[in-house]
Parts: sequence; structure tokens; C-alpha cells
Amino acid sequence: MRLLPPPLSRALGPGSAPRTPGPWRSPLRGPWLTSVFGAVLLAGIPVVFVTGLLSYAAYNPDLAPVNDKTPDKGLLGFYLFSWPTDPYWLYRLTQGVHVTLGIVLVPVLLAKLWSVVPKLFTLPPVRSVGHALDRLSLLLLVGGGLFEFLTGVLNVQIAYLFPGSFYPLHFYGAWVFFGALLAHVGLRLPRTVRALRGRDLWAELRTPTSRTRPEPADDSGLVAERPAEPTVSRRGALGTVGLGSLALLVVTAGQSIGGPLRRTALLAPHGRDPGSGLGGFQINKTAAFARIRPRDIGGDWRLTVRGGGHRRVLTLDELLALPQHRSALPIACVEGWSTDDQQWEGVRLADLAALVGFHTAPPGVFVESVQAAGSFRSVVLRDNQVRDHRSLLALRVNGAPLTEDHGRPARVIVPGAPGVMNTKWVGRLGFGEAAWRA
Ligand SMILES: Nc1nc2c(c(=O)[nH]1)N[C@H]1C(S)=C(S)[C@@H](COP(=O)(O)O)O[C@H]1N2
Ligand SMILES: [Mo]
Repeated sequence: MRLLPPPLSRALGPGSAPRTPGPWRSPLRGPWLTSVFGAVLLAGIPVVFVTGLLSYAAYNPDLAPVNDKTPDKGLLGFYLFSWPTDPYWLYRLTQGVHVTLGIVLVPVLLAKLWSVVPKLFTLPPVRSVGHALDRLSLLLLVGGGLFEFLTGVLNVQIAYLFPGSFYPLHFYGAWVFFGALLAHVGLRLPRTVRALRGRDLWAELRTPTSRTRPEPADDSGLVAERPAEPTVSRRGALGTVGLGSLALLVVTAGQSIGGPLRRTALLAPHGRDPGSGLGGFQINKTAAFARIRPRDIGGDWRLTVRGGGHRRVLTLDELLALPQHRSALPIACVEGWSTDDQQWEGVRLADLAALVGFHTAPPGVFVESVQAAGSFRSVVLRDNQVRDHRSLLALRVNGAPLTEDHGRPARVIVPGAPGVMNTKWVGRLGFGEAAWRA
């Protein structure tokens, strides 16, 4: 029987359960092991998906073309809402979870793919319409999953190897991946539950290699037809994957948790030593990188404030003469890293709105830096962000004027928002929709 090619043995009816042929001989592969990895991913991926959608909402993409990195999203933007300013560490939390959990799941994803790889080679490739649809959903699932994890990790590592902008790619990819995942779960859940019930996890964790046996043959196409001798137990396999995830957690989480743990963030691309001194916290893009010329931010620098038909031009001294306020706020980047709370000092955005006539309920603001080129040099903040009294045009941080790299002479700082909203080297503020629709 074993000598028959699999399609034939399958054709022989119920008595001849097909097993995985060919070079796939690991005795560990089987529905139970696949289901364990699947269950972990099923618990984790929805969290990554939802925090990812939240990250997109946090950009206020419905406000203005400048913020919208995915203009063609159409219906997929159905859930967008006004990103709140409370709690002030909101984005630090959601994006820290998104990036950290995404990275931690990589070993599980790879293990799950390893566990089902023989299925990619089963013959015949398509047996029926249902089977064809099933395989198509698997293609979207595996392709979408690999794509999302890869683009995400590359973005975190600031390695833009992929063609096009990260945001639309990662956003559309997420919907394809998650749609395929829902279909997959719908099709496989009963079988997964059965497989998980079929073996006791705790018993499995006490079984050494010498007593490791293949799972019983079934129609899953996962169990090897001619299993090799085990070289590792299921406990060993699960432990290896678990340790891999744990190791990634330990070298990643510190970049968003901060404090003393920042030193453990070995995988953080921005380095663990943000410099010493008062301005000694993380810098994403330096003034040199953004091609800020010294004269743009020197003595001739002026802040232009427009809105409601008014226009005011202020020197740095005039700004310093306005009421100064303090806010303790972090910077939290889409890439997953964040700073601890820093002590910012400057003029409230609401007070600047009042300079051009918005004394109560100021509108949103179009913030433009003096930076001539590059992404993220301008952004639109929503009215709730302008009205929050912690939102500043900061002139000082941690008791000293902003350093060049931190946005001298003025940068925006907003509670709860992604780092990208905290524009550095600000040159112009335009209050009211006319400023960014124009
Ligand atoms: N003018 C300007 N402001 C900017 C950016 C930029 O590229 N240019 N990057 C933004 C992004 S994406 C982040 S995460 C924060 C990082 O602030 P930091 O460089 O002070 O750490 O600044 C924001 N402000
Ligand atoms: Mo960022």
C-alpha cells in the first residue's frame, strides 16, 4: 500500500488514509502540532491587526491629503474615528503592542508554515471547486502573512527595500491577510478544536524524544507517510519556538517600555544610547538628515501663524514672551520605539490659535516645518488635539532650549498621538480647514 503514489492510495477509499509523501518525513508534523501553532497565532494576530488599524486611525487620515497615506482606502476606512489625546501614552501602548507582538509572533508563524509545508506539494493540486477555493485562500493567507510580517519588520528596521510607500502596502496587505485568515479559521476551526482535544498538551510536554511517536494517520495531509526517527520531541519543538519568541520579546520590548529596559532593546535600529545630557533621548531624523540649513532655524527664523483671515509673524523672543506651559509627554513612533516622558516647555497651541482670533473652541491646525524636502515635514492636527492644554509648540525640553536635532527652535508635541504628529523645525501654523484644503 505504501508503495502506491498518494493520489492512488487516496482513491482506494476510507481504509487508506493518505499520508504525506516525499521528502517530508518529520514525525512531529500532524494536525495537533499545527493546531497548537495555529491557536497561538489566532490569539495574537487579531491583536496585531486591530492595533495596526488603530495606528492608521491615529494619523487622522480623514482630515487632509497631507495625513492620508492611503488615499484610495474607500470602504476600508469605515472605522476611522477622532484619535483621542487621553491617555497621553495611548499610541505608545497601542503601537508598542503592535510592533512587539508582531515581532514576537515571527517564530510561531515560521513554525506554523514549516508544519504545513507538505500541503503545498500535495497532488493533484486541485481536486474540486471547493478545494480550489480553499487553496486560493491559503495562497492569500500565506502570501499575505509573509508580506505583512516582512514589510512590518523592514519598516521597523527602517530598511525600505519594498517598492512604493509602506503605508498603503501594509494597510491593504493587512486586509487581504486578515480576510484570508477569517476564511481559514472558518474552514479549519472544527478540525483544529478536534486536534487540540485529541492530545494532552501537558502530557506532550513531558514526553521525551525517545517516546515521541508520529500522530495517527488521518486525512489532514500533514502526517508523514514514512516518518523518520524523531530527533526532537514535540516538547523540544514547542520549546524552541517559545524560546525564540521569548528572546525576540526580550531584545525588542525595551524600545517601547523604556526606562532601564531600553538597554535590552538590542534589535532596536535606533540604538540603545540616545546620547547623554538633557536632550539625550531618541532622535529619529537629525537636522542634517532632514537637510535643515542653520540659517533656516537661526536668528532670522520666524513663526507665521495664519487662520480666520488673520496672519501673525513672531520671532523666537516674542514666542518666549507668551505664557509658557509645561507638559510631560513621550514621543512614540510608528516603528515601535518610544521615549520616556520628557519635560516639554512652550506655548499652548490653543494660545497660538487665539492670536489669530480663535479664542474659544479653536479648529484643527496645519503644521508646516521649514524642512524643504522629505516625508513627514507637515501634518494636520485635529481640533481635539489643538484644544488639549498639554499640546504645545515646544521651545524647550528638559530645562534647556531644543537642540538642533530635536527641532530647534520650535516643535509640536501632542498627547496620545504618533510621533509623526510632533513636527520639528516648525515654520508655519495654519488654523482652520482653509489652511490645508487650499
Ligand atoms: N520636520 C520633521 N518633523 C518630524 C519628522 C520629520 O521627518 N521632519 N519626523 C517625525 C517622526 S516620524 C517622528 S517619530 C518624530 C521623531 O522625533 P525625534 O526625531 O525627536 O525623536 O518626529 C516627527 N517630526
Ligand atoms: Mo515616526
